[in-house]
Amino acid sequence: MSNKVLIGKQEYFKGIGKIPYEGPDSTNPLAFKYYDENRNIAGKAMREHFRFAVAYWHTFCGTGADPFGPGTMEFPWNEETDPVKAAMNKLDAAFEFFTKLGVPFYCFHDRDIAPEGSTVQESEKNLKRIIEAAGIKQEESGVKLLWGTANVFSHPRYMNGAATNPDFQVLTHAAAQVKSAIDATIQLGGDNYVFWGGREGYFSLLNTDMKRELNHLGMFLQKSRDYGREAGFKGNFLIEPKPMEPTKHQYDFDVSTVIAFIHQYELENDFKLNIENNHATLAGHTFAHEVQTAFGHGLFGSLDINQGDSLNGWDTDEFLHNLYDASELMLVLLTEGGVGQGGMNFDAKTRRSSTDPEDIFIGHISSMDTLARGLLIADTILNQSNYMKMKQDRYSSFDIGKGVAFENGELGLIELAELATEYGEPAHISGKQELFEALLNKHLR
Ligand code: XLS
Ligand code: NI
Ligand code: NI
Repeated sequence: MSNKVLIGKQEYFKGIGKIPYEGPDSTNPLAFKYYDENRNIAGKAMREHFRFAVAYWHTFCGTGADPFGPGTMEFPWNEETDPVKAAMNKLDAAFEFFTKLGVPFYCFHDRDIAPEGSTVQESEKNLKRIIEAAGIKQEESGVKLLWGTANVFSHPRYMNGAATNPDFQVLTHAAAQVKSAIDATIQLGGDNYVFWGGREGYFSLLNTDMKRELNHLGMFLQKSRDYGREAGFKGNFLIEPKPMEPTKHQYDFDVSTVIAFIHQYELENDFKLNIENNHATLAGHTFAHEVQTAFGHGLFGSLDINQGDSLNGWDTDEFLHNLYDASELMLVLLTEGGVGQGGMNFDAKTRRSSTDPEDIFIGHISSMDTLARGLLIADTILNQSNYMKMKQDRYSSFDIGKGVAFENGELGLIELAELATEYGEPAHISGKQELFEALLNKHLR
């Protein structure tokens, strides 16, 4: 990552320069206290542990609008009324932001970066034009694309879904968008391509042929994969689970559901998962659980970083500031080998009432610091405590004698039953949950 700040025709974040690392004692809200990109932890630079990415949609397209009122954020890159010029301004603002913050990656939907036209051809033309400009910006700045995706849920035509829409004509429009978005991702050298289900789901079984819709989705993803591979896409295709919102029953409910889907439609050689914290909690799981599940199946792909509100039942997409969650996540990542060619995309937005441009910086800085702190905590736990040994010791009976034979598949149910008689009633072995919790808390500092 170069230290160069990229400013376009006009400077959008005036008065804010390159965000420095100042260390834990700093009181400067526009400085990192823990994220020190070149610092080596557990064999690699912090930058590599996280591969942070900024999300185009929340950061440059969000205005704070909610169902009860219009946007509150008046950002200068949104002032231009000509849609293509406005997209160019947004691109300037975006690369100024990425380079000032010092993140190595970004992510976008086709419709965040370029405006929809009145025909398929016009939309494609708009996208090509902005992607051309984005490619130049990437070269000038060294900022790369973590993943691209297509927004096949906002336009009213997708009100009944995209690939799962009962109307075939709608599906073809989704295909046109995905094709162009894959092309754009290839052109910009993206490491991954994401499918978030959007409106793929349903509200009432009374009007829904679920099996048929799922078959359509499976077929759509197979054809998208075939197209991408033929066009030269070498990265991972990722599916992002979410249990609800916008529909009541989202087809990609959680990591386990998506894993079953991936196998059902034979997508396992090309597809992995993009896991989001707020989606995990909406599904009744923790982030760490979802991430561990994906690793367990060899299907971990990438992360969307945010957090929800336990008192709200929807996707609030807050900036992650929960140190406990960050530490648990980093424990999983450190023990499983890290994010690989995925990364950590901030699928998060400042609150509706946080209207200063600097608030966008502060949200990202705070999250990056939270995760960096989580990394340091997890690393200390792994290196300076007996955490791993305590965990492994719980399974030590499988490391010897008949336990090994069972793991190797050498004992049938009859032999196992005979062993029960031979062994007699087992002693109670404490799971020590409180001790594990105390150990984690001891290191939260
Ligand atoms: C919405 C999703 C979306 C995906 C990209 O809830 O998180 O933002 O990450 O389509
Ligand atoms: Ni997301
Ligand atoms: Ni989300």
